[in-house]
Amino acid sequence: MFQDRAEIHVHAGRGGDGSLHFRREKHVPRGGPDGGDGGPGGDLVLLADPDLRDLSAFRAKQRFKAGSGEPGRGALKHGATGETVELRVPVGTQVLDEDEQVIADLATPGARVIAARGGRPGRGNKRFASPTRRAPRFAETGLPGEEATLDLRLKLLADAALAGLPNAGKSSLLTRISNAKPKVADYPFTTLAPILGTVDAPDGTRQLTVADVPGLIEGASEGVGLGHEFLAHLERANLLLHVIDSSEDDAVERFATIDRELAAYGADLENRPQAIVLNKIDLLVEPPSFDLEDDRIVRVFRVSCATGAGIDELRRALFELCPPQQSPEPSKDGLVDFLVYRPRAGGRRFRILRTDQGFRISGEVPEDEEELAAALKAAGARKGDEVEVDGEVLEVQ
Ligand SMILES: Nc1nc2c(ncn2[C@@H]2O[C@H](COP(=O)(O)OP(=O)(O)OP(=O)(O)O)[C@@H](O)[C@H]2O)c(=O)[nH]1
Ligand SMILES: [Mg+2]
Repeated sequence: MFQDRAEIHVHAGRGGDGSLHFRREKHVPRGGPDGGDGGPGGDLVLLADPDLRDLSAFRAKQRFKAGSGEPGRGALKHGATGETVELRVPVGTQVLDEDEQVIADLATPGARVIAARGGRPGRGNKRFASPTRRAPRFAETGLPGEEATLDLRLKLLADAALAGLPNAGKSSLLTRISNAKPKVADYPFTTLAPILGTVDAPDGTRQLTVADVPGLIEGASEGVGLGHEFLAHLERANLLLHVIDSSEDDAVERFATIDRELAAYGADLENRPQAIVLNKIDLLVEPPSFDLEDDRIVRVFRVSCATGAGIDELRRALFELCPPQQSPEPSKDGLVDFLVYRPRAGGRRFRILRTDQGFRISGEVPEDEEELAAALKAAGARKGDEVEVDGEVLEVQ
């Protein structure tokens, strides 16, 4: 089954703790501090992979965690960075946060976004040494990695998309003009999931993608037929190809039915430029007429997917009607970052230090006890551990 939505939970890696350590060597009775820093937590990254067609890979697994940074060690050894976890998604995937805000739009192959950033590492005690504090008996703990529940929504990227009533011949048209092999049959709702086809220019210099989606009927916006949720895949097409079975009466009226459903969907679909494809002309004696003055209609084609009449002309015209799209320049490393909006929690205003006794809080101590307890727990504090806050020693409850 084609899956155009998935909900996943991502958890970046925790930063490694700084090390609390003093140099120990023969003949050096009291060595200085030499605790190294922890390693940063691994990021959780989403990457647009052109080889993927949908989000069905996320049916089996929804929770993902990146690696934790390693703790620092003595002799100024810094901890290794936590392992980055990269999740591959199809090109055209939008990433939404819990408030339904789009935080990233992975619309080009190779686009990537850090969905959850790894936690900052803690600094080792060496970093806290100063002329007045030669032997710091504490080191900083690493911070937890970001965590988020994300909604992934695939919106196919196509130059043109087919729209029309069931049985109009949309899939037949895609079969005629592209490399795709959608199912074609003499009953409504043959197509159950969107499919993309690639159309080659007659001179071989360009390619276009065309999306075929399930047929629409009156009331689709209220869920009749297959509903209109598949129209999300029309949202990013520059041109709609409205296919109409011209062997039936009243093509203009059937055009209006689909037009109403496009308008009911929203997203301004009804104002997209449209080309009308009057199909099945092989069943008519006279070429069909289509008397409608409408600024949105850029061309009217008369074709037969059965005999191939008019198809070459339509294919050629498609390349005129869909000018090449400007794709954003990839950055030097070949990756395109598509960061639309990224809320980031403000950094903490306090630090948790590990001492040889237990823990110490420095900076602005949070008033909210729960916040402090959670932060201590994340730093590895257990029940009974001593915590020094503002010169007072408390015990973790
Ligand atoms: N005679 C004739 N039949 C056609 C033509 N184009 C398509 N058909 C037939 O019309 C029927 C429906 O074609 P499809 O391509 O499956 O139609 P569709 O619009 O994709 O239908 P849904 O996926 O159900 O929305 C099939 O039996 C096709 O063989 C044509 O130009 N002439
Ligand atoms: Mg079809």
